[in-house]
Amino acid sequence: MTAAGRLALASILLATSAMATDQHVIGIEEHWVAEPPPGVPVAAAYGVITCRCITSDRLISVAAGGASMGEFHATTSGDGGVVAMRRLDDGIEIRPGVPLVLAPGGLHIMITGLEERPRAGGGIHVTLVFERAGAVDVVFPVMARPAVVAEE
Ligand SMILES: [Cu+2]
Repeated sequence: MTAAGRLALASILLATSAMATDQHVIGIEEHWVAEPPPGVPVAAAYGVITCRCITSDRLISVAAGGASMGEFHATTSGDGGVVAMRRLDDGIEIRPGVPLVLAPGGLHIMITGLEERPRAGGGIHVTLVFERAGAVDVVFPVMARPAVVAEE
């Protein structure tokens, strides 16, 4: 085999092993649910999600214990500074090596139809479903929302 041939074979092997290790390992850190005010059946969930992967993944659905459903929202401030939430029907893309930050005032998960009011000190069992990584179960601690932070 020529040197060029060996090089070509080596790059094919490299590409193959790279694909084989593209296992989409999801990391979830700093995750929390804001305790909603009394009588409000929805709660916002935040956190930092990373994907140890080579190709992008996508957060496509969310389910939470004791709730009917979850949605993905983006907070937008429109004309006149009116803050509104927009539902992201296609989920949220997660790029390799780029932490997806869900935070007050930005992207967040909205847990809706809560049967019981989550209280600070408790936790909500959440299942995040990714297009390629599949389902990831995690308990989100419930915390009181800092008074100075704006609404979702
Ligand atoms: Cu929202």
